Amino acid sequence: MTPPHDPVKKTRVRIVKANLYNLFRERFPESLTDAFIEIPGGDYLSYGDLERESARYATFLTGLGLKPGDRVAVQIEKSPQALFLYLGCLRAGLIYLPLNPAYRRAEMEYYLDDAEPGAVICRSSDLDGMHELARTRALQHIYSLDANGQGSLTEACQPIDGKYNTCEVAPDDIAVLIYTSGTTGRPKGAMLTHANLYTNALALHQAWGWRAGDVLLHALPLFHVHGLFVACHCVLLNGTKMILLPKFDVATIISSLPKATVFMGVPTFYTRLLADPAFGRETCRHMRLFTSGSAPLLVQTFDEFRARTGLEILERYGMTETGMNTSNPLEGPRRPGTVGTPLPGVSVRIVDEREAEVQADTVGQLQVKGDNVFKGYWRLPEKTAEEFTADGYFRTGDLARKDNDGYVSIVGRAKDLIISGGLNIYPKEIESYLDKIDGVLESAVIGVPHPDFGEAVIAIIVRKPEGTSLTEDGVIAALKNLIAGFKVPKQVFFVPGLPRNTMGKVQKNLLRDRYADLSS
Ligand code: MLC
Ligand code: AMP
Repeated sequence: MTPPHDPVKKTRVRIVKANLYNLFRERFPESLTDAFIEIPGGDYLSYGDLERESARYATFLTGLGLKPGDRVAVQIEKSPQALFLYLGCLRAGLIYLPLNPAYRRAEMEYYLDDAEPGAVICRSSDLDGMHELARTRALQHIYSLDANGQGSLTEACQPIDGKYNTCEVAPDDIAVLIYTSGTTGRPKGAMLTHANLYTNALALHQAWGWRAGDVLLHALPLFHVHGLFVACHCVLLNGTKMILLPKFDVATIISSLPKATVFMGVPTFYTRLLADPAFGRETCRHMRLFTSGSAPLLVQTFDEFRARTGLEILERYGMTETGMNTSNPLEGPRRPGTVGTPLPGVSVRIVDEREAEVQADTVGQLQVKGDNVFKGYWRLPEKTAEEFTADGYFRTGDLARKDNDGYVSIVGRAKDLIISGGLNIYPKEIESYLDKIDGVLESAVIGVPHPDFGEAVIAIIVRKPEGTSLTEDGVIAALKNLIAGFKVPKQVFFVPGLPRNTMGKVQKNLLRDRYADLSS
């Protein structure tokens, strides 16, 4: 139970009827001319710009006839305007659906069919393709927004004045739909409510001690939980500034860190920074907090980082369906190899196959309960029900143990998932594309340790008798046409047969052992 003095709980009760945007709005700085986003080069956009631009987007989208609960699919590059569009959707009660710009046509078709958005915002270069996809779908409204803030959406919004009455929503109204795959290989939309998001934002803001003058250096993409919610929501609740970089780039990070106090990254960010001798104590002289998540941070990386900078990375753990669940402490010991203790308002338990809680230091399945946990999978009530226990815990599919002090370590995954550079890849999805390539009899996709991405995707293929001309390059080229580049296997191996158990199931553990030493 949440203790009565918990400030997160108190604030939650007070804002229970509010739109997430209103929670941010309450925390804006007194002067709306204060900077919200600094862009490389030193220019900045203020909180007033945020208020005005989000109002324009909200007015325009509702003017198209979109109603609260309608989806707005957004597949664009990172920019300040992308963030304003997200906030505009919140203000209008529209469901924001962010999509990785790397997704290809077949992937986009799936999302459009499943989510049935009322509008799509894409890059100008994708307009023609999107109009083509719209021809066979009930999709009327397609606009563009590019990395430089220009596009048909910007033009259409220009004449609109910057005032909008943020709409009232219920706490469990859906704010965002983010696709994630689970074990079935087909992406499912995780429905995140206004209450899910504000509960988690308040918990993180408090746990990480956000304070006046904090500046976040933002290098994550804006289409996932980490870059959009964990990072931006903390800044919005703090009413301070972030430096928004278009993407992660070591040299830019090193030159920008002296202007920042907080940085958030996936482990790949840290291994890449450590690989540059220019990164060290001097670079980090104003930094008070580095956090890591989305994938396991190696103890070796934690140790090297401390030796180089004198600072300890704070590792936390979360997922799309739940937001953040645990965190190492701001004050007190940060234990490498652990993801810390549950955040305020989050219950975490580790259970055995019979769903009985296990003893300390025993590995089991990690389950989570709290107001941060999502509403369910979009239009999949049965799948949603399967993923929750009778007493309301969500089955994360992660394997973990908890020590006597309550620190959780993620030790593996029950779900068949590869995390490469912080991006999730579902082997089944890749196998389904591989199996359609001419000459492929069957395939197995696994993750192997990789020095840069943590894990890398590789494919093991059995050719058909007539498929002997099939090559590694041929397979990779075929896949690049079909799916996002980060999902394409880095290497392909051809074998006469796949190892199977007596039930006929491919023994991926044997394959993982056999190919574990590929480290390039
Ligand atoms: C890019 N590529 C990848 C990749 N990212 N391959 C495998 N894994 C990845 N993560 C490939 C591209 O397809 C391309 O291949 C080549 O690398 C160069 O592309 P790039 O875009 O220039 O790459 P780079 O900028 O180096 O990107 C790497 C990265 C990026 C690590 C900086 O992937 C990244 O920002 N990752 C963070 C993802 C993230 O935010 N995850 C949070 C999810 S939320 P080719 O062959 O086409 O040249 C979540 C919940 C939680 O998990 O707990 O936070
Ligand atoms: P996603 O579906 O993209 O939200 O990814 C969530 C998954 O990422 C979790 O279920 C974990 O498997 C993994 N994950 C996130 N943070 C960590 C972490 N700090 N350590 C280990 N795994 C993590």
